[in-house]
Amino acid sequence: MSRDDPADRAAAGGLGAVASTLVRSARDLGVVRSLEVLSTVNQTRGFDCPGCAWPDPDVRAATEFCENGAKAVAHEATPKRVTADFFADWSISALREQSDYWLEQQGRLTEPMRRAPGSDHYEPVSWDEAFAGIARGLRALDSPDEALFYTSGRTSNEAAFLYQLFARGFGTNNLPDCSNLCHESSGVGLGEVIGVGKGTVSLEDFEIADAIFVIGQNPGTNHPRMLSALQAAKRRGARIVAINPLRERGLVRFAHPQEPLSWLGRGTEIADLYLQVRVGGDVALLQGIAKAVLEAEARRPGRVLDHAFLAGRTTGFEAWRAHVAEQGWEGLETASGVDRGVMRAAAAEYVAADRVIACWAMGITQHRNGVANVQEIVNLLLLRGNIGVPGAGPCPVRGHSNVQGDRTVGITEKPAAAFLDRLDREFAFAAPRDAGLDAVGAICAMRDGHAKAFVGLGGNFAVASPDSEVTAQALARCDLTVQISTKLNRSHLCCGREAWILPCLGRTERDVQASGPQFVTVENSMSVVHRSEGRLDPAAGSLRSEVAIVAGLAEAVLGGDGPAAPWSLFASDYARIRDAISRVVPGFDDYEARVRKPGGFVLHSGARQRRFETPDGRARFTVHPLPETGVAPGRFRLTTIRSHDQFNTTIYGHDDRYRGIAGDRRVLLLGARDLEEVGMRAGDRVDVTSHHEGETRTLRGFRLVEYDLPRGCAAAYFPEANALVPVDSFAEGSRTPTYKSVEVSLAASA
Ligand SMILES: Nc1nc2c(c(=O)[nH]1)N[C@H]1C(S)=C(S)[C@@H](COP(=O)(O)OP(=O)(O)OC[C@H]3O[C@@H](n4cnc5c(=O)[nH]c(N)nc54)[C@H](O)[C@@H]3O)O[C@H]1N2
Ligand SMILES: Nc1nc2c(c(=O)[nH]1)N[C@H]1C(S)=C(S)[C@@H](COP(=O)(O)OP(=O)(O)OC[C@H]3O[C@@H](n4cnc5c(=O)[nH]c(N)nc54)[C@H](O)[C@@H]3O)O[C@H]1N2
Ligand SMILES: [Mo]
Repeated sequence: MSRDDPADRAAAGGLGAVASTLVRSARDLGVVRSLEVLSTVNQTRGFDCPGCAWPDPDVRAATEFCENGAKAVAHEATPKRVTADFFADWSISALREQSDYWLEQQGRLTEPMRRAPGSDHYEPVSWDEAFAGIARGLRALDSPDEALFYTSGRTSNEAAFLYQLFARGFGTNNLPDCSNLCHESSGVGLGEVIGVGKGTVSLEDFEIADAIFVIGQNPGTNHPRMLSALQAAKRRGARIVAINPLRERGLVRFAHPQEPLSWLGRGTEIADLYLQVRVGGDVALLQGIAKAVLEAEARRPGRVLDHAFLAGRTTGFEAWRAHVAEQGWEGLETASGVDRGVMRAAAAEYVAADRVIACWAMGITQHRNGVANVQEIVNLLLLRGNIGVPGAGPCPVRGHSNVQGDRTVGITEKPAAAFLDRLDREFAFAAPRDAGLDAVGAICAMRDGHAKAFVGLGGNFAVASPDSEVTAQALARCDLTVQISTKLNRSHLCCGREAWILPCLGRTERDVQASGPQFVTVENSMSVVHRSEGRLDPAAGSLRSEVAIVAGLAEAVLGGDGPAAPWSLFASDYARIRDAISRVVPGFDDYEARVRKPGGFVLHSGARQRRFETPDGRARFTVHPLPETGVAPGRFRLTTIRSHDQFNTTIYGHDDRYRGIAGDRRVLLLGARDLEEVGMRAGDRVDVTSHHEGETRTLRGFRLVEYDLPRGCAAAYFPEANALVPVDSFAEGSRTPTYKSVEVSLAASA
């Protein structure tokens, strides 16, 4: 637990959030336009906020937007344009010298562009030329498995469904996606133990939970609307336990941006208990808490654990209990960095609560033992039957606004046989059965020359991926790279021999096709599928929707081969795509009618009713070894985090308001005592070297910042630190890169 820190007395949210939202959007858009734009976010007939995957409350206030969402929306609605003239002025090598921040600030892409082999410039082409040229490139490959089809999680269900059909029609399951870099450990971990790779709670559960554990997640910055739910929970007396190596302002104190009176005060205290776990120490911490729960049961036999649930609905409890009982407190304390007294206090909170929700995000998934982290959370929940009942359950909080939906409709490199069978039947073809490449596999395949074409449906693969240098070179080795994007980013500059940019409409924009105005559908973190309809004028008349682009590519590449899919009819009327989805994807019956209802519909999952779709129909306890959180003397365990002024690789500005860091993103956060021990001071510049299986990677000139962190731990920003993360360091079972756990050493910069 941490001492009283004066910075903690300032609340997250509040006037700062409102001011920042208004100033930024007025600066980017002008006052009238910004009010028009902000008023359409997350309305029942507006567009789904591209900011994150947190669900919308049923009754939407006129201002159900947050600072995060407002930034994302204002960024997309910028009046600036990247035109053919821009690319005539700027060579690719000159653009490469610019920062990621600068690239994205240039505005919206407007025309399809081609970089011819050997050229240092992109040149404008027509859409037909682009589709035909890409078709030539893809058909020239020796095998369909030399192509990679990446998806970032903003893509709608409709575009994603067509995209996976296109890739499989082409002949490959190489469908890496941003989920591989993100919540894959949650999907794998939950799938194995509760039979579904998703959370089981809904927003209503937050209204009745007695305790909420927020683990490895920074909602103040990344899911600001979740803070409203936490604040409401607090006000009705729920308890909040935060588990995080960094003391995050948004978890300490919060003032609701839509409650002007609260901006003036100190805001609502959020966390009742703050456990500053060591980076990577969560399994040890959770086992410590569980051990204390078992001790409580020993003191009050039959009164603490939910014996009926354990006996009737779970398996593996005894083996797990024996393992936890064997763990000594000292080992748990060393690995977690948290005192037993504090672990016992967390256990007391857990036991005192009838209904407990556990939320988590990247602090849990992006470790070598990310899957174990997720499953240890489930172990704790199972002890007292905290799953499949109102007010309780696991809640992985997703990042990209439709990352969960993309998976649901088939974006995965490891499709289930039953899904492929239905796809074959619907489209009268034979989808490939061999598993494809995930994100890490894709990088390695390009690096080693096994994959030669990369198509990106959104995202910024070059920058989001681990091992920045390796990934950039891997992309550059390709014969063909294609990026379907709204904004310029580094992935457009890591070109294959021939490279294409296909500019698309954003989520906020009106999408009119031959049959009239279209809407798309998305699924949020709580499995609610609902519609999203852009209202703003498109950034340029030449833009096409993602659906139209994917359909155009599929038609050009496949010709009459492969799936019997009416590509152009799909593109002219998205209801036809939903009709196909309703027959291929379970749970989508009557899709069109159900999604047209206000608020949409909730996808069924057995685990929500305690029907676990595991082989024996029971939820499984799993046993995990304590993590190795120690590092060699003089070294630190580095975690990479988001600042308050970015959306993934999109950098909005250089300040991190809640952490009090301004003007610089190339920083390394270290605790006061560690700074002392290495004999350096805040403000000094250091070279940071990562160590992995005898290999090293170095980034130079990071500024040291003193921050409240456990001993031996360090933090730096994503994506500035990505070059330190080795591509072959990933989670067991899910292959998520270990972005949150890199062993580093420091040296004073020359
Ligand atoms: N504004 C904004 N919103 C976003 C995004 C964005 O970039 N900007 N990104 C979106 C996406 S794709 C995602 S996935 C989510 C990400 O949302 P988060 O997961 O909240 O994002 P991160 O900054 O990666 O940080 C996770 C938190 O984990 C903590 N942490 C680090 N290491 C450990 C550890 O070993 N154990 C524990 N317990 N905690 C640890 C960090 O201190 C940090 O508070 O947000 C989504 N929303
Ligand atoms: N070190 C480190 N690395 C990480 C992480 C970390 O915590 N630490 N987190 C990982 C996580 S959780 C994720 S999800 C990934 C994110 O990886 P990605 O999803 O690949 O990256 P983004 O930065 O979200 O993508 C931004 C680009 O998307 C394009 N774009 C924006 N909106 C749209 C749209 O509507 N349509 C289309 N077609 N394009 C659009 C724009 O061109 C913009 O430049 O990064 C991962 N990388
Ligand atoms: Mo993510």
